[in-house]
Amino acid sequence: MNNFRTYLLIFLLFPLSFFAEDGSQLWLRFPNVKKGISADKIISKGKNPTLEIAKKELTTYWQGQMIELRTEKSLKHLKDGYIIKSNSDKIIISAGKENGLLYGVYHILRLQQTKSDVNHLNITEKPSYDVRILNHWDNLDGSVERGYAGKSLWKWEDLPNKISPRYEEYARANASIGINSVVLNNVNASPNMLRTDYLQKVKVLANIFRPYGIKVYLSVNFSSPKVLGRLENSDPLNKNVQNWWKDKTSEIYKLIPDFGGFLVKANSEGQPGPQDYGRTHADGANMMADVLKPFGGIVMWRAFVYSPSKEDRAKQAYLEFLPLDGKFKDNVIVQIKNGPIDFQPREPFNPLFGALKKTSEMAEFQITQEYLGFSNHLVFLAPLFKETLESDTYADGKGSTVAKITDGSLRNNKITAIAGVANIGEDTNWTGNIFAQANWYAFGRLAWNHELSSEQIVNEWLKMTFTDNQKFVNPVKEMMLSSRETAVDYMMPLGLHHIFAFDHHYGPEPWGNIQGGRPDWMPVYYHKADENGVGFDRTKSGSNAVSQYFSPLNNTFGNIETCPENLLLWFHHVPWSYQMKDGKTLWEELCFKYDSGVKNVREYQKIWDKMEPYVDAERFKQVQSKLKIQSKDAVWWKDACLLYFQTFSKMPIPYNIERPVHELEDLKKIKLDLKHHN
Ligand code: GCV
Repeated sequence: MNNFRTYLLIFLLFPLSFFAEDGSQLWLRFPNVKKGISADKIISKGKNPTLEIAKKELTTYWQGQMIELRTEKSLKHLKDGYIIKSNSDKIIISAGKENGLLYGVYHILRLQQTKSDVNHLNITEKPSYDVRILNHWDNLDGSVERGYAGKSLWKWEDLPNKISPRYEEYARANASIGINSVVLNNVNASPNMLRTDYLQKVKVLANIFRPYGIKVYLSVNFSSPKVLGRLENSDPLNKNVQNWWKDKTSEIYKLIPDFGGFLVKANSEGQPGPQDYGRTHADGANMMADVLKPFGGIVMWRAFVYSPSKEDRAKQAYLEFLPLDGKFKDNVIVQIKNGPIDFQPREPFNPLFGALKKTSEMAEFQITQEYLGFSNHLVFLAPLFKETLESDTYADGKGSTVAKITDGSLRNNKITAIAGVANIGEDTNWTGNIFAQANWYAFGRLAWNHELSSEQIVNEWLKMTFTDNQKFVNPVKEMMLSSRETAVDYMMPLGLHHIFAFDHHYGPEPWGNIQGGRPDWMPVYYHKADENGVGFDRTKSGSNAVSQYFSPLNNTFGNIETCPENLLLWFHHVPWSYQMKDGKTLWEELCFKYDSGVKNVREYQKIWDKMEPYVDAERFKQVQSKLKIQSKDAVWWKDACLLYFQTFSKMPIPYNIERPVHELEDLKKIKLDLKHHN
């Protein structure tokens, strides 16, 4: 009775905290489950930490029939995959190894949570990629480059002794969607990451992640031998340098026997690299590959390289890497951003995909929304990821999609991998915006199976994260599925790109042209607006970036008539009065696109407001507030871009388009005090 009174009192005093839905549980919410099946209803052999987790998830959350978990040598070919079969009294999950069993368990829990049939299962799953990896851009001082969800999850100052419970929660969330690898630190890497005291801390994280099937990787600074090891240089052909890496690598593997390997950003944006010594990217990558090889480690070498030069930035990575094809060791994989510039709202796929015929290639996506309104804007990224993965490169003939080039199904890739730059921080809801959790989820699900549709992913995520009530799921699904195109419309429609505010990249600055600054960091470099028109001429008569694409794409993109309109200004400098397919002039179309972007966000606000009965108060309010910001920002983008471009087009804003509510001169004065951490 006493207890009851106390509970009642607490309930009356803190009613909200009782039902607090702060988003911390991500999609792993099992609201109606009081208890799972009893341990005697799980049949399994052997003892293994991963198996123990699988069993614990079942006894905590699984409410269906008896389960048998089996490892079978004959299923090794499924890699991390599994088979699930059910009959009326039992479900059998079998896999080649324990990780597969754990993934299988999360699969049936997902089915239960989304209220799917679990009585007639006959499922075989094999992941699309071997390495499904999150890249954290987390710094040792706790800041996160391009992070919008608070500080880093990794508490370096507390490790190795004090362990945050969130490390394990993080590992569990990743395992539940099939992510099996993480790079802990920023590609703009501090040499200190490799200091012994830091490696001791990394070891603790690796130990926590291991039972969840997750391997740890590190970004390394190419100058580490010189800076940390006090050698005369970091030249990859210098024996002392090679030995330094060899010793460091042995030290790492003594602490972390299943360490994954290194991620390297070299000779890019001021980072050191082999070119500092007149060597090539292949020289640098191979030197590291050699020392990792005996331990089974790999090198992920980034192709994101460009320098301020006369050459179109979009062409530079290709020019740099193509001559190196065939020169990389077989435990090197070249990590290529999805587009040739830099995670823009829309880019064509990076022409390096498929062009390196004798080199393993992997795609890098940005889950964190550096160029998509940070954690303020609701932008569901599965359609963006899929747009790249489904792009046909024509490298090995028709059907050579980026997905097939990278997943090993067309070529005999030694390593297959896919990377996403994490959007995770220490915020209670992990990603700053509840809907940004969907992007973490979508990346994991697509890394596991790139054939899943965006709609399937949204369905799963919404039902798990909120409710399966169709009155909620259907409208919110529509909102999510259209949200990426909406963001493109109010930011950079028709192939416009990189017209963001300088450095922090939040908000519009199409006029950006800092005197004395790097031209390839200035918006005017990218849109080239003048009285004749707008857009970057990358045709044969321009920078000829189109020539980096295989036939027939080089012609399709290169011809203004056949170039897809959503990439028009990426490839062409187009007259303002150019007639678009719908009969409008380019200028009118631009106005129309910006306007429809704004209108859609307004519509999202209305949709969300109608969802109030289906969502807890806390998450409802959070999303509502974020949509207000997005709505204001969309108008800001529209006004800034249209008023600025109008100074060149000199054409009126069409009658049926909302009038600007800002003065261009006022917008030009906006200087946000946002720190860009690196
Ligand atoms: C980690 C862009 C970002 C940088 C980032 C870089 C990269 O330029 O603005 O913050 O640095 O990409 O991917 O290396």
